[in-house]
Amino acid sequence: MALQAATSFLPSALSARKEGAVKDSVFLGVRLSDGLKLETSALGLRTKRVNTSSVAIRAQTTAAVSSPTTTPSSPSGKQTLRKGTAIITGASSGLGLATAKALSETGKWHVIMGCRDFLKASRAAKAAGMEKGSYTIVHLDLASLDSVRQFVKNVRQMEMPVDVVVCNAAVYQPTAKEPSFTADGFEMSVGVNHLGHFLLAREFLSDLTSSDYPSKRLIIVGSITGNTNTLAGNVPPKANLGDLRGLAAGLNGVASSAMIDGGEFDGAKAYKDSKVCNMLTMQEFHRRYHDETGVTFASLYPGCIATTGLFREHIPLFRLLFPPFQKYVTKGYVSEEEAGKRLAQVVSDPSLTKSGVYWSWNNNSASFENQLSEEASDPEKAKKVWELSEKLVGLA
Ligand code: NDP
Ligand code: PMR
Repeated sequence: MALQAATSFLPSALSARKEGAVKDSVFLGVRLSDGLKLETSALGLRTKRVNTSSVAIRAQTTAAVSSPTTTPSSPSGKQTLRKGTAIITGASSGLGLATAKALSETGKWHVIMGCRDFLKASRAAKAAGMEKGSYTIVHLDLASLDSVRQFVKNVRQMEMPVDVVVCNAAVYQPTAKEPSFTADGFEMSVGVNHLGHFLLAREFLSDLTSSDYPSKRLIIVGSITGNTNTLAGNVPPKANLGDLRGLAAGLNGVASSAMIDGGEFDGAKAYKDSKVCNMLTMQEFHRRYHDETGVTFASLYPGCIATTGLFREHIPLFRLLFPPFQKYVTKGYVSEEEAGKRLAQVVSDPSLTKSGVYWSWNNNSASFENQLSEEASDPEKAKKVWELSEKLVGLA
């Protein structure tokens, strides 16, 4: 039944437009308040052990001692790779947690879980069966630039190398009628998903650069819904950064619009815009720093993980029907476990070292280099987003 309902919404949603502010009655792009009227017309290696009690972090475990990049360990004298350290933001649920688990299970990674809710993260890691000692939880609230700076300091105090950074955390507020704001006064979705990560990634670039790990990587999670060259990216409201006038004015909703393009607030659009910023930022990092640092910069669309907490603010009917719709209609659905394996590949697979790539997976779960939309691959826009963002986060 759920499947039938989802199927029947499909054509109309493609022609649905945002009207008014009745966003809490929207399902799959269709306003239920319209009486479900269907329009069918359109479709550095540092080796000191950290004393966790002396730093301002709440660490789940004592960080593992780093060993040199390669250590002669086997009797045959073969070199073995030291454990890598991967930072994952928003690792308390969904994709971030599944990736942390996948990496920790290999025994080759120590995961630093950057999370805003320590207790939730701790319970989640335990429930996922992650081995004690394979991870450390460090407080991070991306809705505060001070918290981001403190997180960077705390990680550095751990004196572990930083080999991979994964910017994964996100908020999605499709039913919000009014914008909410970060501690620094930025609209929440762009503030957390883009600006918080922008500062974090810029800060950790020097640590990544000085890491002696053979393949150091900075990964910023993107999405299909920010790419208007796809069907999913054409479901209204579409991502569009416009001329960036809202971003330039600080997204504070007082002196300026809360939206990047300067338009009326729309939570779903703000999320999609933030994903465009994520994908543009990855490419700008690549252009500016790949040759100089050897760091691999990548983004990805892991598939539609329709069951995660990302949809927590959506209406119950959406949360009920979205997973079967994605499983049986679009066939874009992936489990959290599968998506975690995909992101873990981007972290560690030796065949995914190419920089500047937006990875996706086909139906057989084989990775491929995907094409970004015109806007999400526009170098001029990427440069402007970079320059405006660095002003907003205090780097310029
Ligand atoms: P979840 O809601 O399960 O995970 C999001 C994580 O971000 C949570 O751990 C959440 O913490 C954390 N987070 C939110 N706000 C903050 C903040 N202010 N500071 C620190 N952490 C924060 O969603 P997903 O796993 O689905 O999303 C993960 C990534 O995957 C996102 O970048 C999303 O855009 C992307 N993605 C998801 C898709 C999907 O279908 N689900 C598809 C394509 C991309 P807490 O647990 O405390 O709430
Ligand atoms: Mg979408 C191949 C088709 C496809 C895929 C892969 C997705 C992924 N979606 C597709 C199609 C459609 N979606 C169609 C035809 C519709 C209209 C019925 C539709 C609707 C829809 C809604 C209302 N889809 C959504 C929403 C959301 O609120 C989700 C969203 O935009 O979150 C930002 C969403 C998503 N669809 C996806 C994916 C991956 C999402 C959510 C996650 C994200 O981009 O991060």
